[in-house]
Amino acid sequence: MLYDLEKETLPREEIETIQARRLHDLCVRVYANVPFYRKRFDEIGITPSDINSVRDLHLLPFTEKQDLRNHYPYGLFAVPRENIVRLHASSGTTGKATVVGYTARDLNTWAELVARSLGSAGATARDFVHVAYGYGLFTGGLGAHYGAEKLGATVIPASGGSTRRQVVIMRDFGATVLCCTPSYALHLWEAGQEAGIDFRDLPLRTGVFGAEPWTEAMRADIEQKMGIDALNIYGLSEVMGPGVAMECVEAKCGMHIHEDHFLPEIIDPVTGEQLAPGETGELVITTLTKEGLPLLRYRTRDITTLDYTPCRCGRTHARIGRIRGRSDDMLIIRGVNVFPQQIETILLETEGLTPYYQIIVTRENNLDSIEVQVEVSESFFSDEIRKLQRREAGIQKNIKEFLGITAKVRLVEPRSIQRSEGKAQRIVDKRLLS
Ligand code: DLL
Repeated sequence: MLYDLEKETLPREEIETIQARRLHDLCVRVYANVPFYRKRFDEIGITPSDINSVRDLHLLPFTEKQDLRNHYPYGLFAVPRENIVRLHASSGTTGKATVVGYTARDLNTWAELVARSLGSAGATARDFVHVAYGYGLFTGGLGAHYGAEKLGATVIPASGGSTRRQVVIMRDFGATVLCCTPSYALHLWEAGQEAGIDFRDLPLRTGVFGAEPWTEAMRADIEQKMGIDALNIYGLSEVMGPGVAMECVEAKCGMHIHEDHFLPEIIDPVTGEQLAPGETGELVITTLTKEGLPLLRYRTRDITTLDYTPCRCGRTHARIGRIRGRSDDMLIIRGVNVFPQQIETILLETEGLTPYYQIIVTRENNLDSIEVQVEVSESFFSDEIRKLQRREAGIQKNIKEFLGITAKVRLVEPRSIQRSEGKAQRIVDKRLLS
């Protein structure tokens, strides 16, 4: 469903014309209003008048999470404080939180883009949208909420927590669209099983899942268990929140990034060089219309691809591929680069395993080792020990074969790995503690 037919199907030349104009205006704004950017421009020796086309983008400096931290809390805001009407923050595992601010116009744009995103999931004003992303400083809950309202849908603002009760509400209120993290969707499904509520019997049709990495295997698992279309939504608080990019239900093949508002690039995370379309690298986003906290070439640290080929849904905006991991949380195990998603894929291809797992990384005598703990399904757990051990050895062999690392694999009891209500904690890196 196209929420905004005209904008979502703009011809490429028109997209680029809009981008060029907005990029130039953005440079004028940040040069005038953000001392941090003015200093960067001056250091490099450029002025806003040098930036007149998308091809000039590479001349601009990058912005990193650390820059936001260095100017905590409001130092990179580009409008007077009284024009900021909302704050959000991302907790961050290390260091200070990152604080983001929105003007009234920013909030309106955000709601529009989430409405557009929900539209590409096939949602309309007739839907009941159950929002189980956390409400609060995290952008997930309120972001999805106002977008669903903008679409004209009926919003059920459940937030995270009280999982069993949520399932009952979903059933009683007739939720047709579920917004939450993919791991929480599975947690809800599991709570439903315990309460005798089968998701396949509910009117639920679509899931709008994001905020954490997940895999195609996990999509297949969720779709089969819940009887829905499970779609991928991408975003980050620094750039806006949820709804920066969203898959379409028609093709389910990459997330359309709203190019009239965000200018994407893929770079080599080591050299910072721009890569060609289709190449895998780090996603960098320039916010074209944001007023409160505009960002030039923000390094997301998310590893993905950009695809400009036409999509069969008719939308013309480029698609970013599934996020393969982060350039900064990539695990390096004895010199081998490993993304947790690669391990997840192997686990989910193994019969009898559930998607609940944890990767524990330790270091002894300067040598890294990892242990993968994964829950087995109820029926499997009743098997004899020897069978379980054989299974562990089999998974270990697959990890060795496909990823080239030796991992200890431990099958654990059903329901023994802690459930999350937001983003799942999949990596316990004990190396950081020592
Ligand atoms: O997670 C915003 C959001 C809320 C997106 C709800 C989608 C749905 P942050 O807390 O700032 O914002 O975290 C942003 O989460 O850089 C990615 O690493 C990761 N992430 C977000 N969406 C996806 C996704 C929100 N679909 C960080 N797939 C990003 C993989 C994702 N990773």
